[in-house]
Amino acid sequence: MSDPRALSGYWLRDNCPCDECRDPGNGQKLFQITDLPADLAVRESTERDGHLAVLWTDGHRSRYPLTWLAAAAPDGHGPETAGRHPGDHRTEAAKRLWRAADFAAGLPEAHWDAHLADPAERAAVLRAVRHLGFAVLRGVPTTDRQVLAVARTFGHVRVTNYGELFDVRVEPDPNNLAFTSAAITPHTDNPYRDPVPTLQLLHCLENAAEGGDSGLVDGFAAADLLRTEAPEDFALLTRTPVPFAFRDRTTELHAERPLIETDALGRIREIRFNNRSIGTLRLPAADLDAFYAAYRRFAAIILRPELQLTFRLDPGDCLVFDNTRLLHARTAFDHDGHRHLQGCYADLDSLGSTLAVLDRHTEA
Ligand code: AKG
Repeated sequence: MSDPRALSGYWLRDNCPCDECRDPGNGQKLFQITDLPADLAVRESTERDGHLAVLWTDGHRSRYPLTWLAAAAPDGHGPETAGRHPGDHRTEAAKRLWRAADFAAGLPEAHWDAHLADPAERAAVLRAVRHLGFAVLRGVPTTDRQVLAVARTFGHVRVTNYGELFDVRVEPDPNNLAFTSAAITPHTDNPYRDPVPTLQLLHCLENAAEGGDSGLVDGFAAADLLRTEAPEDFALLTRTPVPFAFRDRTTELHAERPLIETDALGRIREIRFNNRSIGTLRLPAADLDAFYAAYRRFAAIILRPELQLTFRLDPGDCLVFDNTRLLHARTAFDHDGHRHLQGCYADLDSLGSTLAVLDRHTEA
């Protein structure tokens, strides 16, 4: 173990695991950062029995397991090190970016029965959603509202103005083009919501129509291409707030966010892209010209054939995907044909929690 004096004193003390510093039942911290003295320093330290014992200048004693220090210390070799912070599973650093050809051998998928019965299979599905952005469950019973049961295998349903779920089928008076037989180009859902639903599920109950194939595009891969090919356009799209809106008889939603959102370290973290609900930008003309040039370039990349993963959802298939990363689409279908999907929203934090708990059992 390296000399604790080489570590930040406040960092080390803030992580003291003793019962005085943390509730022994739930592990939550019991002190405020301002409770620590201004001149805090290590008075003595010794390494014994797999622990680092520290006596602080204010008389407090701490004991840190060396295994914990090796994994967590900023100069250690654990998973939280190296300035990469993959602990935030939402950014490009924790993803495998893809092109359509990467799935020539098949989609990430599992059978519903195995997903329910086998925790390892369920973890593999959730891991695919986290790393690749999507997975398909096959053989999900084609019963009304079953999509909610799928969401509840890993999280909580996000209720919106569309209700707990929405029916994607041809409606007589549609409040959304999704509820017609028109082609829908690649988009993320509900960019007019803040926070946006981070997961979407689409469960196919019926698909006997001519057309109506599904499409996915990896928005992180598209943004990565934009960054390589036109860095200034990429930067512009990360710093231009774009208004999105949805309005019908009972609802009016507005959100203003960039098309490409990056985290504090500049890594791609969220894509919002929806030509149906983008509003009117109010900027000086020169800024608008620059924005539209960048927006058009990004849109053209998204539409590149090599990025379009096209497949057909059959009855019993349920597509689960990351709505902050993947754009989804469908081809037009025969208006008189029978096509009916049920969709709902959920969130990545619960999916991550379910996966972490499943992994705990695998590791045990
Ligand atoms: C949506 O529900 O957001 C859609 O884009 C519909 C997708 C589909 O019909 O396959």
